[in-house]
Amino acid sequence: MTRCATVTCRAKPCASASWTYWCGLVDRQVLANKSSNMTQNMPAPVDGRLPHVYFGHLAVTNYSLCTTTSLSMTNISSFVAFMRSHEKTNTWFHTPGTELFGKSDDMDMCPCLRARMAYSEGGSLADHTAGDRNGGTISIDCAASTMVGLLSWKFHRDLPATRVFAFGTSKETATVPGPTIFATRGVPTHITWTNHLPPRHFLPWDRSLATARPRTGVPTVVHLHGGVQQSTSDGHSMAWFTSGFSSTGPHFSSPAYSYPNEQPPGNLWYHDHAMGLTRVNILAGLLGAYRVSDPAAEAKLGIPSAGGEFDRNLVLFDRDFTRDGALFMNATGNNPTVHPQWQPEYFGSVVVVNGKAWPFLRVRRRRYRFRILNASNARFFKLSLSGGLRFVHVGSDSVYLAKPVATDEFLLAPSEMADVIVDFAQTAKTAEAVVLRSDAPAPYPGDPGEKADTVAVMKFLVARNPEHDPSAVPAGLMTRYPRPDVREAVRTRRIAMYEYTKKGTDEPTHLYLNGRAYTDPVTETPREGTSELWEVINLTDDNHPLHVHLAVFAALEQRSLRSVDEFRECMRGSASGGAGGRNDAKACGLARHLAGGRRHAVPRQERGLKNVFKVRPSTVTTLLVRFKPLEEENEGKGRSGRFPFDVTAGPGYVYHCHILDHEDNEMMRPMRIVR
Ligand SMILES: [Cu+2]
Repeated sequence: MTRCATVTCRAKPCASASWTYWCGLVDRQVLANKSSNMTQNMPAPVDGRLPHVYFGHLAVTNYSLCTTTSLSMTNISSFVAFMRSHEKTNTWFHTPGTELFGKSDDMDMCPCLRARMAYSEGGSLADHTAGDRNGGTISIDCAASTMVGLLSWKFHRDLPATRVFAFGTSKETATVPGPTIFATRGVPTHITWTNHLPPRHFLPWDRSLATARPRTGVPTVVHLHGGVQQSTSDGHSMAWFTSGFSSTGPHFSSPAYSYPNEQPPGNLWYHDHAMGLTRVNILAGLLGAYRVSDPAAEAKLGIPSAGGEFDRNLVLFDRDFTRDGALFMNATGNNPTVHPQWQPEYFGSVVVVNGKAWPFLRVRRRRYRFRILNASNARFFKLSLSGGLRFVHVGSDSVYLAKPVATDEFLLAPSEMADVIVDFAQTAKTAEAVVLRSDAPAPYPGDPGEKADTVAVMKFLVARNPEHDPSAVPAGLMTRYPRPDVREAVRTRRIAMYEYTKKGTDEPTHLYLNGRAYTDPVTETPREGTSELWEVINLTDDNHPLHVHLAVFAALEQRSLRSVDEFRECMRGSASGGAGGRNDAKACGLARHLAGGRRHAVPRQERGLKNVFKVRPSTVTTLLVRFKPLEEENEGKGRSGRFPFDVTAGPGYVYHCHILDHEDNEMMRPMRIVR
């Protein structure tokens, strides 16, 4: 038996606390945190497995041993039961007898910015700048809100307002998520991003990571995910700046960004990308949706496409809250002696849609289009609808599919986007509500065969009366995009994913791509106008959503490795601690390990062009990555695969895992495009 912890509380000693199984672990954590209670401490692994509570399903906070006079816990289940009974986080949401949506919010239309350019339902450009190819100019602030005043955000109407970081054109109009930006294809948007964040972060940032190091203030920089823009406007993680530009990162040049929007219509999003603190800045609220529209082309499809009541963005993320409605993030790292605060994944037990916890939306008995973004740090959503309703996918990430694809459920990793049609006329005549729900394990995919609890996402209250629906889903969508052709690849690159743990524990310390730190010299230098095959080798137990800036790609194949332990061992070589390693897939017999490996079908709705792809553990995933603009066939003649800007200028681009907690701990690498 381990030595019992001496735990003292502020008010009185916990004399009768009896820690048997747990005491040694508590001891270590308490010492690490130098805390007088168990505030934000989580148990260490037991028998090599992390208890359920670790992943935030219970999300214990402000947890004091003094809340009870006698504790005797000999096993994990009683510990969990104790945690549960004294849980203070999310208490309001989990009050027994509270019907999930019984007191939730009616979801408003999201605020939007139309970049001085609007268009009519019929598809023709309208507004005072019609025909003006100089586009619109927006100045967007990221501001910190406080507990009082106009800047605070209520994640639920019955919870107090709380502190967030938010985007808006002014303090008064800042929202979480930020306003949806409507851009028009070929009409550039100019956005000046300004930073009004406070001197200190309110979430655990963890300066022990390779992170931005300002003299003072909270760094931020904005990346337009899915956007095709020069790297000076791409939000390079080292182009960060603090309030008043008092500190700037080494790649900072200007806060005035230009987005050409010379790309096919689709769904994008903008979010913080500051080095080493993206996970806390996005968790605090620095994100928003962005659309590129092609009114003439989209009007032909017959599906809602101009925004408005029947064409909605749904921005999903998971969060935990304290009793007073504040955002909660565990502040003790899993390896506190290495990284005092960093945790390998953030999971919250409350689902927030468009800034409201478990909201409802009143819908009419007809088709709706939902552009669904998973803006979580690490949570995967496996989405389905009650009442036998299906999703008809029309787009995936930033690109339309060639043909609609119907599914009963689908998996959405962090930063993936699904563009779906839902027809509420197909639900039973007597049905009054449809629930959007998810049942993906967290972390994903979890243990083999793990079955996750179903969690609610939001609820649709369906109008009683049927109505005429002028929309239709066409047989074909954007059929003129080039089909992926493996013969166009000019070379093959291998990208191996590694996770490193602290000796003697199963706890991650950091994650690398190809055994290299983020700041190591650039190794990926694709040539403009070409395509490359990327064989992404996942040597970890997690599914990592890989995102490549600037490019779109097609997932061609995903195949399991055989004898993966042996292969991993060889790839790591002697450098088990991290940097370096052998990282030579050919020498380690990649072909032999792939021979006869199970092939995993790419889901039909993901067979188009994407910018995020879910790389399964112990597989090799082959992507055909395009380093040239996407254009319809017969268009873009004479440009010979050139981007409409100097793609070699500026600090360059990056590719990374889009689990934000991984990205912040070096699962990211630089990329330079050459000519
Ligand atoms: Cu990852």
